[in-house]
Amino acid sequence: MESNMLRFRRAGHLVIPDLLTRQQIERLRAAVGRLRSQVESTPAAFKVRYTERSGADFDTWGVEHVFALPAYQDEFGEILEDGRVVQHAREVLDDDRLRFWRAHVYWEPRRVGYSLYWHRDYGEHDHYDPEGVPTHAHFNLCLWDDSSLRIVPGSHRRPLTPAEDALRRAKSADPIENEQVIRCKAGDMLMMNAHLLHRAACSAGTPRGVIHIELQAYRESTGGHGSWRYMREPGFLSRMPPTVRELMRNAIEWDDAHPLSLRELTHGRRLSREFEQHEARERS
Ligand SMILES: O=C(O)CCC(=O)C(=O)O
Repeated sequence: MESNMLRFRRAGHLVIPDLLTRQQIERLRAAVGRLRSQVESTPAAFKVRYTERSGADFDTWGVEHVFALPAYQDEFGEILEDGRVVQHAREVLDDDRLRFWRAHVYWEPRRVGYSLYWHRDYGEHDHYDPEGVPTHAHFNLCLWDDSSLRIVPGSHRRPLTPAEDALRRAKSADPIENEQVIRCKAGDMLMMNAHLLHRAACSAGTPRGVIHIELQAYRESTGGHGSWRYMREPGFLSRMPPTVRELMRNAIEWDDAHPLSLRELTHGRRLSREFEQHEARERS
């Protein structure tokens, strides 16, 4: 039988059914609910993802950096402490030692539907590996049945076609002939290579809750640079559970040994600004 590592390389994604117990789902739903209330009452304190932002009127589809204070909820750390996510990550990334990159939470908008354009992550639109060897893995822990994500199968192993590249340049969400919807059940974990061309959409009011975690192999030479400032605040790491602490320490250690060039820093900041300003609103 094909190993998870080989399947992840070939397909660029893999669903692990029923990773979360009913009790974990309930606890995480409650944690996301608490976080969402905080974000909606003081959006300026968070890196919010919006479907609409015009003056006092806003609607959201998630929030970034949920291991940073004040977003952090103990349930987020517990899920990594549980060990199974990390074990799957070790397997698909083929390294026992991992680095943390970042973690977000996605939810459904309340009024203004969510629709994100076709893209590869990190602005790495030219990146592919013919063998599908990943530079990272994304883990989506689904708290509700979720069919928000669409991918173009095999696109992590080849250059984008001119038609795909034109869509992503135009920030378009138009259909692609062979796109595939990824269907997860509440409790499933999706593992994904974000060099797959992908987009997501979720109508207002369709329940959604995804804990999204990004990890890399310790030895990975690209990307990452996930030692965000919050991790270096005095006392922060000692507050984290041991597994998270180690993943973050690994990120810090690796980043200190591989500082970003000015070009990389500017590129990262530009991307982050672009994303912050984007309203991922469904077009009628
Ligand atoms: O909503 C999702 O599941 C995908 C989000 C996404 O593609 C991104 O944040 O780059």
